[in-house]
Amino acid sequence: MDPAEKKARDLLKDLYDRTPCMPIMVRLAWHDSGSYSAKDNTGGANATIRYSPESDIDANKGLDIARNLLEPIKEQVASMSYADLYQLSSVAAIEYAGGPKIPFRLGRKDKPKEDCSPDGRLPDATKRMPHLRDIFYRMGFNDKEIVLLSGAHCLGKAHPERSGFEGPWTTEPLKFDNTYFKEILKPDADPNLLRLASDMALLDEEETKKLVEAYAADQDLFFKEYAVAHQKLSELGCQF
Ligand code: TBV
Repeated sequence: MDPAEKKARDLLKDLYDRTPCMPIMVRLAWHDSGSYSAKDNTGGANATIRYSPESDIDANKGLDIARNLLEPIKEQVASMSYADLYQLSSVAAIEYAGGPKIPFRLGRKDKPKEDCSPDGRLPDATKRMPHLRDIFYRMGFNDKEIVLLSGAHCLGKAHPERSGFEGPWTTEPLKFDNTYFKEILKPDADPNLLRLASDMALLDEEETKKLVEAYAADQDLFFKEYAVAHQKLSELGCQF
């Protein structure tokens, strides 16, 4: 393993031991890479999320917290790009939280402020399957990958001051597992847990609902397929 990657992984582990910030790191990495458009090959995991105007869009509210937590680590692995560090922090967070080991390689390039992605590239939590398809197909994903990546909502919670929504999706939001799928399949929602329209959208159609059921029933299958989809997400718009 590259010495900088090893060092960053050690420092991230120390950070997660001290501060349970694994979920927001997964969100930071997703919002950086999820700006990708396969139509014109713009956006992607290029760290433009740290510049205005991209840093200021509503969908990215609160992510300065994640970036600030990573700054002391970046100083100690100066040779690593921000884009690599953001994606590594997410992959390491998922592993730390008990999730699958996600294949990772270094080599993402940081792009300048001028290459900031426009607003509107990330999904809207109030919309359903047709919208999710528009957004995820633009990144080059299919229906199965939409279901798999949504499983990342097993981690973390929504914050009223960031998104206007409130609460975790599962009862153990610092654990990466398949309970997100189990919760959305329950006919009666747990009143303490969050269900967004976009979460329930996965049950709108027979094909995606079957996948939710399969991942709820088989965590090993979820982990195996999630790792592949997440690696793809972490490399959008990048050449190695
Ligand atoms: C947080 C949005 C990873 N996602 C999160 C919030 C909201 C959404 C709360 C932010 C806050 O208030 O702090 C509102 N959920 C959505 C949207 C849709 C949805 C827009 C539309 C379909 N999410 C995600 C992927 C991944 C995540 C692909 C990672 C692979 N998101 C994520 C985490 C957290 C949020 C880990 O999007 C918790 C952060 C596929 C924290 O605890 O700070 C679900 C999908 O369904 C859209």
